Amino acid sequence: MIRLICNLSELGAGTRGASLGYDAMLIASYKFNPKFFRKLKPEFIDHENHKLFEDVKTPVAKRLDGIYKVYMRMEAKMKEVMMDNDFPVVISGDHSNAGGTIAGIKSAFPNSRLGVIWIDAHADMHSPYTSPSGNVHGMPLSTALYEDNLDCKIVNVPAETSKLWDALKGEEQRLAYEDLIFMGVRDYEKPEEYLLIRHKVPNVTVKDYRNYGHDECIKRVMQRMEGCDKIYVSFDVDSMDPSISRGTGTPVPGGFKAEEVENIILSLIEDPRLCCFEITEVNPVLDNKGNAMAETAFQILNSVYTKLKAKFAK
Ligand SMILES: [Mn+2]
Repeated sequence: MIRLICNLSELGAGTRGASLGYDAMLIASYKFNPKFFRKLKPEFIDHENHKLFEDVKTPVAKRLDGIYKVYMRMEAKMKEVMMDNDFPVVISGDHSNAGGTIAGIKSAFPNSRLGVIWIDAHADMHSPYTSPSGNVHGMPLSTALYEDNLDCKIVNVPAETSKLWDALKGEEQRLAYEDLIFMGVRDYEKPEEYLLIRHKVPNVTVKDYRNYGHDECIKRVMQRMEGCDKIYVSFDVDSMDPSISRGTGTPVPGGFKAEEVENIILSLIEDPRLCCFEITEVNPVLDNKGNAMAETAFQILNSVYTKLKAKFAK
């Protein structure tokens, strides 16, 4: 059974509004498929967004205490869904939540080798030791990779913050560099570039996609996933071009067209090892074109659901 998990935490973002992404997609569903959320009833993770009214206690990794709580809840929920042999489709507020998703997959399948396909404008590989902003939505992959990146340290991290950060990383590495691939990444800082080069993490760029074509790029991604037992696809809507809409926390020019990213995702989810799909960072407050980002995101979600349903019916 496909289940819809909504994790509306937006504590990791630098601008406000990503917690409204779900509601904006709900509004979009009236236009494109009013039955969608009737068939797929959302299960909500309790969030800590009230902490946005409080002072920031951990500026180098903002609101990390709240993020840690949400992270643990997400981990438990993912584990529950997967132990029930159900398939989670996740709508999430900001991308920091994906760290909890990965933690949950790993606790359900501790002995499986997990592959991650990260479709994003950003590499999300900062740590509190390297982040210039302290926004945790730039750090989720580092929690999974068990990465502090002290070689590139530019920030002094207070003991209390590093303790929470270590708790997020958990006991051991959940994701190996060799099982990670990026698509659409085009904006990263020096410390992230250092990791990308050092660990040779491939990135299928928008230009690659247009130069080499769809099939070749999907083949490249799947070659990277060759040794993996499970595959998780994390789709940050900022991987798409801001000409569609600026309704996301950190838009970057030069992204995928909606049709391109939809075709990519529809091909990736055919793989029988797929264990979770997540869509994140829809922010209607920042939308300069009405509800265009949520409408685009909803249509992709709708196609993904239709395809997954057909796949599981077989
Ligand atoms: Mn992201």
